[in-house]
Amino acid sequence: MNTTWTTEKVLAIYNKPLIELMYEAAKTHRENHNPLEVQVSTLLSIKTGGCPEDCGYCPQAARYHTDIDNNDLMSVSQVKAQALRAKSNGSSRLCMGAAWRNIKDNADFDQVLEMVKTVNSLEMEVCCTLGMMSEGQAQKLADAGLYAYNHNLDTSEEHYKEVISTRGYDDRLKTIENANKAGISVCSGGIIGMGESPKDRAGMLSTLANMNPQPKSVPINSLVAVEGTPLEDQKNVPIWDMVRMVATARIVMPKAVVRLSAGRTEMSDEGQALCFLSGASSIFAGDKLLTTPNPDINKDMELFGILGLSPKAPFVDGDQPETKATAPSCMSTEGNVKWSRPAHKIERNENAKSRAKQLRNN
Ligand code: SAM
Ligand code: DTB
Ligand code: SF4
Repeated sequence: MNTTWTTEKVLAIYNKPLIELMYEAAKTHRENHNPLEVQVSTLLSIKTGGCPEDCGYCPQAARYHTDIDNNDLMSVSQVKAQALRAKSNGSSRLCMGAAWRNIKDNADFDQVLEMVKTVNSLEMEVCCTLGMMSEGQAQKLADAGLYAYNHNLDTSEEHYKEVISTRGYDDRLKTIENANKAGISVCSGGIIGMGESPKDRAGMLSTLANMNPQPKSVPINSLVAVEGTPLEDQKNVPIWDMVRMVATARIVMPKAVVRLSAGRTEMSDEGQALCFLSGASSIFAGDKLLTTPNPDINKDMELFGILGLSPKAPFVDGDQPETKATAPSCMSTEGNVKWSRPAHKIERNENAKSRAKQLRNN
């Protein structure tokens, strides 16, 4: 029987003595994943800025005066070039983000479907984050080969209203449900450092952990406080809070990929190492997230080398440790990052369509 994760239960884990919490999370991590493999994803902002929403953290909301360059939707060939670049730098997944409130059934969506097909044909996991999505739109994306959809809860239901007024928590949950119905792997997590309490953090994790199925991927972002946004004056969260959040997510969602997401430029190598030890199993690589800076890929690969970590091959989430290959060595060069792909067969055994079929048959 599945555990019901009440906020209180999750908060008790979050508040454990840190050494105990990290130990328990590391143990859970090893029981469910190869602790030496980290999935490397690249973010690509396919449509930047001018968003009608009022998310208090977001530099892309049209109503805030931030220093970003607004861009129209990228062309398919631009996306293909960026995807190939990301792949040559060791990324197994490309996440395409658009500053949209929701997907509209128009030519831009048709263009995104083409992008999905193109990236999929490059043997990369393709993920999109395009705002709210209907069931029909989810199905079209799944048919085009979309592997995952990112749609964050961002914080607890209670704190959500303090940060965003133009949509509600239920809207977020509905889109996640639509992705699930289409058999798309769900990526959903949130941000810490927006003035929320530990109880809010536990509340968000309990909502995610109680989902059936649990999200396959859980990004934990540390707020990047961008000048011009309502949250511009928020202080950086202490690394210990990030470690607690990662470790708690790992314990309550043992099979998920826990993604150490925004905010890594402010984290020390040692702090990130504690996050990897506590169950973080993915990062966004490349010197830019969507609009804000991210560590240089060569710096990341240097840290991987020090810690004995290696980038994970695509399409193998949910594997048990014994099915994993041994870690290859990573070494950085001046241009592209060189790493040897484990010599095991990359099986794409669970594409979006067959998962959708399975779900419908259940
Ligand atoms: N518009 C779509 C949406 O809101 O779902 C997709 C893009 S949106 C930029 C994706 C996610 O990025 C947000 O849900 C939020 O969690 C994260 N994000 C945005 N701005 C951030 C910031 N300043 N710091 C940390 N995370 C941020
Ligand atoms: C997620 O949880 N974090 C990523 C990805 N999903 C789309 C986005 C982080 C954005 C940080 C702010 C920016 O660069 O604009
Ligand atoms: Fe728009 Fe997404 Fe930014 Fe909110 S987080 S303002 S919906 S781009």
